[in-house]
Order: sequence, then structure tokens, then C-alpha cells
Amino acid sequence: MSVNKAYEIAREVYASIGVDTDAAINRVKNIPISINCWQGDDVKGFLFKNELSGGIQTTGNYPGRANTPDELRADVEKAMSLIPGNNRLNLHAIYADTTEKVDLDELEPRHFESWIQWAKERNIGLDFNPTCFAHPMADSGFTISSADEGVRNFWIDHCIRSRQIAEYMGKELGNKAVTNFWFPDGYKDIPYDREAPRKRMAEALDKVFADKSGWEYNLNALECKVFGIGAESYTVSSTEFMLGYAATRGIACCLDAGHFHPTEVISDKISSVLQFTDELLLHVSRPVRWDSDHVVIFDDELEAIAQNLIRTNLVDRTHIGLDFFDASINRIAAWTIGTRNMIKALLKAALEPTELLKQIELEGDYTSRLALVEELKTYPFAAVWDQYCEMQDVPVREAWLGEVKEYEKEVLSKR
Ligand code: RNT
Ligand code: ZN
Repeated sequence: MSVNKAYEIAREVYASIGVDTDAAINRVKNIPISINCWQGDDVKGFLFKNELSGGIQTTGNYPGRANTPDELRADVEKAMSLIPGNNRLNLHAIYADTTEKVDLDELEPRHFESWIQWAKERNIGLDFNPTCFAHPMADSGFTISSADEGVRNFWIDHCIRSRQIAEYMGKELGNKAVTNFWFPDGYKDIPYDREAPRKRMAEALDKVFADKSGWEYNLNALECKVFGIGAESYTVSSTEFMLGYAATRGIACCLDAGHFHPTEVISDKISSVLQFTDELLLHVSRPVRWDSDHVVIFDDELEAIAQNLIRTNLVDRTHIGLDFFDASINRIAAWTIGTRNMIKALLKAALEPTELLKQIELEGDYTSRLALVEELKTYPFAAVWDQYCEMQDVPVREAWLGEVKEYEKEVLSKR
């Protein structure tokens, strides 16, 4: 059956419960997903040859990873051609494109000029991150909250420069950037003084965010975390720390799906955090037993995240970023699977009779609430998704996989 024919039927089915499928498609079309560049090269970047550190880890040795900025851009373009919507690219500082020998505390906007030109030509928004790991200055396990003033200042300088680079990007592109600050700082074993590093971090952040002149071009976000490998006993930037700092400073909080206790989910945090901050950043990821950063699949939590963004319109104040890195499968497939799933979940959530369900809940008719929500699960959502892909001129269903295999044969296997 043609995609169109199936869509016409689905449109009628959804119309019978008052859901406008065309409107749902239009709504989702305007929600950009910030695709994490680091899935393309296992978080290596182009500045140094350092080992990954900070308690995050890629595993796998699948051939064909991007080794240069040009290769990474080509790979991102390939993935973007398989994903519907006008999405963004999220860069880390270590992805600077330069032949100069430059350290993190010396980076300038010009080291990202090729990225900005590329994004401009393709009308792609850019987001940014300081890279506070995989560097000798992070070897103690502490960066911006280090007790060593030299170390601390190095990272403060890097963060200030990162913010300035992002502000430049946002201004140049006419498209506000989001910069996420994540610090691995913490202790492997039980600390004696839990306060001192937090005090130092708060003071360091005050310096990073002192100059507010470019904030209209860039939104700052702070990512909290419960633990990392090597920082099992104590993480300086806990949820309370980051949320407290962010909420009192006009900064956004970043919630990563893998940064909480195993049964704790970020879907339920969206509507809490957004009572106290204007904006929110998400790192949609898939933790398997730990913060493993597996490729995002279409699971219950992904659906719950999308529902909590769409049902309430909180999506308008939320920036959706992805954060996964799997080096054991084709990396372009990883991007495509994870990003398509995120968009798919948003679309499915946009196909709910929201007003009706809110009314039913207000009336206390929990029987109908459960009945309707359960029946909705088997509505012909797939036909609407296929239609959206076709409208956006990207492959329908698994047809994208053939294109990835072809690209692997023609491009990746020759690296
Ligand atoms: C680490 C954080 C952080 C990183 C990226 C590479 O636990 O989730 O967001 O994954 O910045
Ligand atoms: Zn993250």
C-alpha cells in the first residue's frame, strides 16, 4: 500500500477522536533536535590525541569513524539526509578545525570558522560544549572545582572562551546556540569535606558567567550528574547543586537521561524543573545499567519524555539534545536510529487528544483515562510517521539502512 493511502486512512481514524494529523506533523516539523557530533568519532575530537576521561567511555571498534572535520561533516550530512526536520549540530570544543597548536584555554571563534560556514550554507543551527575532560589538566579528577588555583583558572578560561565561541556562532548564524557545561569533578572514594569543592565550583561558575553581554546569542545550561566511573562516591555538580545554581542565575539546567539513579527518570523532572527555570536542555540518552550512553531506542521512557514535552507545551521552553556514543555499530546508523526515534516519539505524542484527556482527568474519570491512553497505543501512528518522512523527502521505514550500507561501502570502508 502506498504511504499516502495508509496516511489517508490514519488521518480519518485520528480525526474520529478529534486529532488533526496534519497539525501534528506541522508541530513536530518545527522542533529541532540537536544531534551530538561526538557519536561520529567516539568523542575523540581533532585537537589532541588524549584518551577519553571523566568517567565516560566508548566501547567498540567499528571501522570507518570520522578522522577529520571534513569527514565528520560529510557523515553528519549523510545522517541528516536520512532524518526528517531541520535539526541542529552539537559541537564540543575539541572539534575545533585548525592546524594551529592551540590549547583549550586559547580557543577562539576563528578556530570554528569552517563549522560556522558549513552551518550557514546548510541553514543548520549549532550548539556548543566546553570539553572539561580528556586533557592532562583534568587528570586529578577535578577541573573547575580543583583545589589547585592554576588548574581551576585553566578551566575557567576554557569555559569563558567556550561561551564566547557559542555567542559568536549564535550571532553569525542568526540562530541562538545552547552551550552545555558538564564537569566530571568528583572523588572515587568517600570525601571528608563535601562542601569545599562545591564552594569552589560555585565561585568558578560566577566567573564564567560574569559577563552577560552576549547572552542573547547563546543560552547557557548546566548538566548535573549522580556519579561517573572513577567518581562513584561523590560528584561535585549534583542535581541540587546544578539546579540550584541554574535557577538562581537565569541559566538552564541540563537533564541527561543517564545521570540519575537507575530507576529515576528524567521524563518526570521536566515539569518540575520548568517551574523554576525559563528553559531546559535535555540530553536524551539510554543508560543500560549505568550511564552507558547507548543509542536511543523507542522505549517507554523515550515516549514519556516526548509526552511530557508535548502534552503541556513545555517543548517550547526545552532544547532537545542527544547524548549517545556507540563505537560498536555503524556510527551514521547510530545517529539515524537515535534521532529518528526521538522525532518519532514526539510525533506519537503529538497525536494524542490532549484536551480531551486533560478534561477526563479533571473530571476524575480515571477509568476512561486509562482506557483511552491504552487504546491510543495501537492507533495507526506508523502511517503518520511514514507520511512525515515522505513529505520531508527522507527514506520511509528501513529504506535508510540501504543508503547507510552504500555509504559504508563507498566512503567509510576506505578510511
Ligand atoms: C557525561 C555527560 C556529557 C558528555 C558529553 C560528551 O556524562 O553526559 O554530556 O556525555 O558532553
Ligand atoms: Zn550528557
